[in-house]
Amino acid sequence: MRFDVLTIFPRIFERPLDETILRRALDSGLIEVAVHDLRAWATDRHRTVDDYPFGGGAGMVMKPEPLFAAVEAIQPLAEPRATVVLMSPQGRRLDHALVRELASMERLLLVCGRYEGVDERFREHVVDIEVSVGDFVVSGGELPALLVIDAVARRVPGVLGGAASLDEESFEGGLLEYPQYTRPAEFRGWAVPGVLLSGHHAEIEGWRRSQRIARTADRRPDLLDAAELSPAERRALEDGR
Ligand code: 9D3
Repeated sequence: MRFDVLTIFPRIFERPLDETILRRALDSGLIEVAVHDLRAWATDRHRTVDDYPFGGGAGMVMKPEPLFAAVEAIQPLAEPRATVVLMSPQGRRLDHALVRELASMERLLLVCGRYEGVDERFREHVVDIEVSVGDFVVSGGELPALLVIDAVARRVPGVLGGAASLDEESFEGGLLEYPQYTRPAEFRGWAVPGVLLSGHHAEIEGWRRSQRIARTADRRPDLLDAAELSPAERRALEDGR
Protein backbone atom coordinates (compact mmCIF):
# COMPACT_ATOMS: atom_id res chain seq x y z
CA MET A 1 0.00 0.00 0.00
CA ARG A 2 1.29 3.45 -0.89
CA PHE A 3 0.58 6.73 0.91
CA ASP A 4 1.40 10.11 -0.58
CA VAL A 5 1.11 13.05 1.82
CA LEU A 6 0.77 16.69 0.80
CA THR A 7 1.60 19.20 3.54
CA ILE A 8 3.31 22.49 4.28
CA PHE A 9 4.95 20.81 7.32
CA PRO A 10 6.68 17.71 5.91
CA ARG A 11 9.00 17.40 8.94
CA ILE A 12 6.03 16.56 11.20
CA PHE A 13 6.01 13.14 9.52
CA GLU A 14 9.69 12.28 10.05
CA ARG A 15 9.81 11.01 13.61
CA PRO A 16 6.45 9.20 13.82
CA LEU A 17 7.25 7.26 10.66
CA ASP A 18 10.71 6.43 12.00
CA GLU A 19 9.46 4.42 15.00
CA THR A 20 8.06 1.01 15.87
CA ILE A 21 5.51 -0.69 13.68
CA LEU A 22 5.47 1.92 10.92
CA ARG A 23 9.27 1.77 10.62
CA ARG A 24 9.09 -2.02 10.26
CA ALA A 25 6.28 -1.81 7.71
CA LEU A 26 8.29 0.71 5.68
CA ASP A 27 11.53 -1.30 5.94
CA SER A 28 9.81 -4.48 4.82
CA GLY A 29 8.24 -2.69 1.86
CA LEU A 30 4.70 -3.54 2.95
CA ILE A 31 3.87 0.15 2.96
CA GLU A 32 5.46 3.10 1.23
CA VAL A 33 5.06 6.75 2.32
CA ALA A 34 6.10 9.73 0.18
CA VAL A 35 5.76 13.13 1.87
CA HIS A 36 5.54 16.15 -0.44
CA ASP A 37 6.01 19.82 0.51
CA LEU A 38 3.14 21.82 -0.97
CA ARG A 39 5.39 24.88 -1.20
CA ALA A 40 7.32 23.13 -3.97
CA TRP A 41 4.34 24.00 -6.19
CA ALA A 42 4.06 27.63 -5.10
CA THR A 43 5.27 29.89 -7.89
CA ASP A 44 5.99 33.26 -6.29
CA ARG A 45 9.10 34.46 -4.49
CA HIS A 46 7.52 33.90 -1.05
CA ARG A 47 6.22 30.39 -1.82
CA THR A 48 2.68 31.54 -0.96
CA VAL A 49 0.07 28.79 -0.55
CA ASP A 50 -2.73 30.81 1.10
CA ASP A 51 -4.73 33.97 0.43
CA TYR A 52 -7.57 36.09 1.84
CA PRO A 53 -11.11 34.73 1.52
CA PHE A 54 -13.36 36.30 -1.13
CA GLY A 55 -16.27 37.94 0.66
CA GLY A 56 -14.16 38.68 3.71
CA GLY A 57 -14.01 36.91 7.03
CA ALA A 58 -11.43 35.60 9.44
CA GLY A 59 -8.39 33.58 8.50
CA MET A 60 -6.81 32.46 5.27
CA VAL A 61 -7.76 29.94 2.59
CA MET A 62 -5.41 27.55 0.79
CA LYS A 63 -5.01 28.73 -2.83
CA PRO A 64 -6.14 26.35 -5.57
CA GLU A 65 -3.14 26.62 -7.95
CA PRO A 66 -0.48 24.94 -5.76
CA LEU A 67 -2.96 22.26 -4.65
CA PHE A 68 -4.02 21.36 -8.21
CA ALA A 69 -0.44 21.47 -9.51
CA ALA A 70 0.79 19.27 -6.65
CA VAL A 71 -1.86 16.60 -7.10
CA GLU A 72 -1.31 16.59 -10.86
CA ALA A 73 2.44 16.11 -10.29
CA ILE A 74 2.08 13.47 -7.56
CA GLN A 75 -0.52 11.23 -9.25
CA PRO A 76 1.86 10.07 -12.07
CA LEU A 77 4.62 9.18 -9.56
CA ALA A 78 3.10 5.74 -8.96
CA GLU A 79 0.31 3.38 -9.97
CA PRO A 80 -2.62 3.15 -9.59
CA ARG A 81 -4.18 6.61 -9.32
CA ALA A 82 -4.41 7.58 -5.62
CA THR A 83 -7.73 8.17 -3.91
CA VAL A 84 -7.47 11.81 -2.80
CA VAL A 85 -8.33 12.18 0.89
CA LEU A 86 -8.73 15.69 2.30
CA MET A 87 -8.13 15.83 6.05
CA SER A 88 -10.68 18.36 7.30
CA PRO A 89 -12.93 19.07 10.29
CA GLN A 90 -15.92 18.80 7.90
CA GLY A 91 -15.07 15.25 6.85
CA ARG A 92 -16.64 11.90 7.58
CA ARG A 93 -15.63 10.91 11.08
CA LEU A 94 -12.92 8.24 11.11
CA ASP A 95 -13.99 4.95 12.61
CA HIS A 96 -13.25 1.25 12.20
CA ALA A 97 -15.48 0.95 9.12
CA LEU A 98 -13.84 3.92 7.37
CA VAL A 99 -10.35 2.60 8.21
CA ARG A 100 -11.33 -0.66 6.52
CA GLU A 101 -12.61 1.18 3.45
CA LEU A 102 -9.41 3.23 3.21
CA ALA A 103 -7.30 0.08 3.69
CA SER A 104 -9.04 -1.48 0.71
CA MET A 105 -7.50 1.19 -1.56
CA GLU A 106 -4.09 0.50 -3.02
CA ARG A 107 -2.98 4.09 -2.87
CA LEU A 108 -4.06 7.15 -0.83
CA LEU A 109 -3.03 10.77 -1.26
CA LEU A 110 -3.60 12.48 2.09
CA VAL A 111 -3.94 16.25 1.74
CA CYS A 112 -3.34 18.11 5.00
CA GLY A 113 -5.31 21.31 5.37
CA ARG A 114 -4.03 24.30 7.28
CA TYR A 115 -5.54 27.76 7.82
CA GLU A 116 -9.34 28.01 7.74
CA GLY A 117 -9.69 25.59 4.85
CA VAL A 118 -9.09 24.96 1.15
CA ASP A 119 -10.56 26.66 -1.91
CA GLU A 120 -13.87 24.93 -2.62
CA ARG A 121 -12.91 24.18 -6.25
CA PHE A 122 -10.17 21.85 -5.02
CA ARG A 123 -12.66 20.00 -2.85
CA GLU A 124 -15.20 19.79 -5.70
CA HIS A 125 -12.93 18.74 -8.55
CA VAL A 126 -10.04 16.85 -6.95
CA VAL A 127 -10.99 15.47 -3.53
CA ASP A 128 -12.57 11.99 -3.41
CA ILE A 129 -13.20 11.71 0.34
CA GLU A 130 -13.02 14.16 3.21
CA VAL A 131 -12.02 12.71 6.58
CA SER A 132 -12.13 14.11 10.12
CA VAL A 133 -10.69 12.35 13.16
CA GLY A 134 -13.35 13.60 15.56
CA ASP A 135 -15.38 16.52 16.79
CA PHE A 136 -12.55 18.58 18.22
CA VAL A 137 -10.24 21.15 16.67
CA VAL A 138 -6.57 20.50 15.97
CA SER A 139 -4.22 22.90 14.20
CA GLY A 140 -4.05 21.14 10.86
CA GLY A 141 -4.43 17.88 8.99
CA GLU A 142 -0.95 16.51 9.71
CA LEU A 143 -1.62 14.68 13.00
CA PRO A 144 -4.95 13.39 11.66
CA ALA A 145 -3.13 12.11 8.55
CA LEU A 146 -0.64 10.25 10.76
CA LEU A 147 -3.56 8.62 12.57
CA VAL A 148 -4.95 7.48 9.22
CA ILE A 149 -1.56 6.10 8.13
CA ASP A 150 -1.12 4.22 11.41
CA ALA A 151 -4.65 2.80 11.53
CA VAL A 152 -4.68 1.83 7.84
CA ALA A 153 -1.14 0.38 7.84
CA ARG A 154 -2.08 -1.96 10.70
CA ARG A 155 -4.66 -3.52 8.41
CA VAL A 156 -2.21 -4.23 5.60
CA PRO A 157 -1.55 -8.00 5.62
CA GLY A 158 1.83 -8.78 7.20
CA VAL A 159 2.27 -5.46 9.01
CA LEU A 160 1.16 -6.99 12.33
CA GLY A 161 2.05 -10.42 13.67
CA GLY A 162 -0.64 -13.13 13.65
CA ALA A 163 -1.79 -12.69 17.27
CA ALA A 164 -2.02 -8.92 16.94
CA SER A 165 -4.17 -9.08 13.82
CA LEU A 166 -6.67 -11.35 15.60
CA ASP A 167 -6.83 -8.59 18.21
CA GLU A 168 -8.07 -6.22 15.48
CA GLU A 169 -10.76 -8.70 14.52
CA SER A 170 -11.99 -8.75 18.11
CA PHE A 171 -12.85 -5.05 17.90
CA GLU A 172 -15.06 -6.00 15.01
CA GLY A 173 -17.28 -7.87 17.46
CA GLY A 174 -18.12 -4.33 18.55
CA LEU A 175 -17.32 -4.75 22.25
CA LEU A 176 -14.70 -3.09 24.45
CA GLU A 177 -11.84 -5.19 25.81
CA TYR A 178 -11.92 -7.15 29.07
CA PRO A 179 -9.78 -6.00 32.07
CA GLN A 180 -6.19 -7.25 31.98
CA TYR A 181 -3.82 -8.14 34.82
CA THR A 182 -0.24 -9.29 35.10
CA ARG A 183 2.00 -10.21 38.01
CA PRO A 184 2.04 -9.76 40.95
CA ALA A 185 -1.23 -11.50 41.89
CA GLU A 186 -1.56 -9.03 44.77
CA PHE A 187 -0.33 -5.45 44.50
CA ARG A 188 -0.70 -2.92 47.35
CA GLY A 189 -3.45 -5.10 48.76
CA TRP A 190 -5.43 -5.29 45.48
CA ALA A 191 -5.89 -8.86 44.29
CA VAL A 192 -6.32 -10.09 40.73
CA PRO A 193 -9.79 -11.64 40.21
CA GLY A 194 -9.54 -15.25 41.41
CA VAL A 195 -11.03 -16.75 38.27
CA LEU A 196 -7.97 -15.66 36.27
CA LEU A 197 -5.69 -17.69 38.59
CA SER A 198 -7.99 -20.74 38.55
CA GLY A 199 -6.70 -22.33 35.36
CA HIS A 200 -10.31 -23.05 34.27
CA HIS A 201 -10.18 -21.81 30.69
CA ALA A 202 -13.91 -22.03 30.01
CA GLU A 203 -14.65 -20.02 33.16
CA ILE A 204 -12.01 -17.46 32.26
CA GLU A 205 -13.50 -17.06 28.78
CA GLY A 206 -16.98 -16.68 30.30
CA TRP A 207 -15.75 -14.05 32.78
CA ARG A 208 -13.95 -12.10 30.08
CA ARG A 209 -17.01 -12.15 27.83
CA SER A 210 -19.32 -10.85 30.57
CA GLN A 211 -16.77 -8.18 31.52
CA ARG A 212 -16.64 -6.99 27.91
CA ILE A 213 -20.42 -6.76 27.71
CA ALA A 214 -20.78 -5.02 31.09
CA ARG A 215 -17.99 -2.57 30.29
CA THR A 216 -19.46 -1.73 26.90
CA ALA A 217 -22.93 -1.20 28.43
CA ASP A 218 -21.39 1.08 31.06
CA ARG A 219 -18.97 3.14 28.97
CA ARG A 220 -20.09 2.89 25.35
CA PRO A 221 -23.78 1.95 25.22
CA ASP A 222 -23.81 3.42 21.70
CA LEU A 223 -21.81 0.36 20.55
CA LEU A 224 -24.33 -2.20 21.80
CA ASP A 225 -26.80 -2.01 18.91
CA ALA A 226 -24.16 -3.13 16.42
CA ALA A 227 -22.33 -5.52 18.79
CA GLU A 228 -22.30 -9.23 18.04
CA LEU A 229 -24.26 -10.62 20.99
CA SER A 230 -26.00 -13.96 21.27
CA PRO A 231 -29.79 -13.83 21.82
CA ALA A 232 -29.21 -14.94 25.44
CA GLU A 233 -26.61 -12.20 25.98
CA ARG A 234 -28.97 -9.60 24.54
CA ARG A 235 -31.84 -10.77 26.77
CA ALA A 236 -29.59 -10.67 29.86
CA LEU A 237 -28.57 -7.14 28.97
CA GLU A 238 -32.16 -5.99 28.50
CA ASP A 239 -33.23 -7.58 31.81
CA GLY A 240 -30.37 -5.75 33.52
CA ARG A 241 -31.69 -2.35 32.37
C1 9D3 B 1 -13.65 28.30 12.21
C2 9D3 B 1 -14.02 26.90 12.08
N1 9D3 B 1 -12.94 25.92 12.23
C3 9D3 B 1 -13.47 24.63 11.72
C4 9D3 B 1 -13.99 23.78 12.83
C5 9D3 B 1 -11.76 26.31 11.46
C6 9D3 B 1 -10.69 25.31 11.40
C7 9D3 B 1 -10.07 24.84 12.54
C8 9D3 B 1 -9.03 23.92 12.46
C9 9D3 B 1 -10.28 24.83 10.16
C10 9D3 B 1 -9.23 23.92 10.09
C11 9D3 B 1 -8.63 23.48 11.22
C12 9D3 B 1 -7.51 22.53 11.13
N2 9D3 B 1 -7.96 21.15 11.35
C13 9D3 B 1 -7.87 20.24 10.40
O1 9D3 B 1 -7.41 20.56 9.32
C14 9D3 B 1 -8.36 18.90 10.62
C15 9D3 B 1 -9.11 18.34 11.69
C16 9D3 B 1 -9.61 18.88 12.91
O2 9D3 B 1 -9.44 20.05 13.27
N3 9D3 B 1 -10.35 18.06 13.71
C17 9D3 B 1 -10.60 16.75 13.41
N4 9D3 B 1 -10.14 16.21 12.29
C18 9D3 B 1 -9.42 17.00 11.45
S1 9D3 B 1 -8.77 16.49 10.00
C19 9D3 B 1 -8.12 17.96 9.64
